[in-house]
Amino acid sequence: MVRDEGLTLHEAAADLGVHYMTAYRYVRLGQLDAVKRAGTWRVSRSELERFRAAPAEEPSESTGRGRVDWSERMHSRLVAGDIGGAWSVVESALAAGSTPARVYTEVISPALVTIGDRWAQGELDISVEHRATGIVQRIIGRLGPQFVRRGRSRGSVVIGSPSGERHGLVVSMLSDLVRAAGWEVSDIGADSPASSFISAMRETGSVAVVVSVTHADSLPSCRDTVLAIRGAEPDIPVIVGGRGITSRAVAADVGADHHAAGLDDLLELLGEVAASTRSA
Ligand code: B12
Repeated sequence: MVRDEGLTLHEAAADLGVHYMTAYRYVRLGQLDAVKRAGTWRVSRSELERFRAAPAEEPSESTGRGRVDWSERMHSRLVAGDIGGAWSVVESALAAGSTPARVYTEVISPALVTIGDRWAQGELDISVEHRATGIVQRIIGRLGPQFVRRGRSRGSVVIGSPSGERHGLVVSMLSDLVRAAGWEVSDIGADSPASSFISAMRETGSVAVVVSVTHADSLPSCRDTVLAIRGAEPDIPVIVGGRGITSRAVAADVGADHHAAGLDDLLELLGEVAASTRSA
């Protein structure tokens, strides 16, 4: 079988009848899928046909042809290792009326889930996932400050993942989302020993601890962490959540006080904790 080397971006632009810079913008916005080979962007013939059938849309969230799929665009830029393009997708989504929170939950997270699924099916090499992780870390670094809310804090919470749990992107995103709701967050990141949870709680006078578990193999370590926190600070509620905590029963099994099934659930629980702290 002859490998489809595709066209250079110059050839693709000529084929589409647009200026090179226009074609380049399509790529950077994730509208036209291209990969870089030996320093040159290349577009496959099948992608060119797909694009021709449904050309680029203006950067508004909703158009006559339906919603722009920002997460698909992000997925394409992450897989291509295109850091500038990935940031352009963020900027375009924000310009089209999205919020930083929705960029996390509706653009970046689904793109990562697709990358994970494609990796699990053997379609993507692990290096692609690692490279995507690096890009997302930088995006979170740039977006993060936008989540800090001015005014009186609702209280402090510690958020982290137990020893052995390396899925830290989710901890960073969750921390920002909780910050946006007015909480002071001590984000101790992934793979944190129980002693770090305890020191951070004590140092910040936290009213709750949130433990995020993504991989089921981290459940024993989560249980050890919860037990250690409970031993050190019996009155501080421990909330667990994440992809690895699949039910209330699993949360109870690791000894947690609460299971947060999602962000809204977590914010509601934290609100209850704040109210009970005030009335105590
Ligand atoms: C990036 C990634 C990695 C990176 C992590 C880098 C980093 N710094 O985070 C690296 C390469 C280190 C990695 C390693 C591994 N990974 Co990995 N990884 C992923 C990937 C692609 C993205 C993770 C992510 O950030 N997702 C985005 C987040 C935001 O989505 P989310 O997890 O659904 O989180 C949402 C909610 O759960 C919620 N949430 C999360 N925590 C909490 C907590 C509370 C309290 C609340 C309320 C909500 C909440 O917030 C999010 C809102 O959208 C996922 C794919 C996927 N489906 O997520 C695989 C995935 C999680 N990994 C997987 C696997 C198998 C592994 C490895 C075992 C691979 C290996 N053989 O080494 C190791 C395990 C490492 C370890 N010990 O922890 C599997 C897990 C399968 C399973 N059965 O649990 C997945 C699902 C891939 C797949 N489809 O198979 N991984």
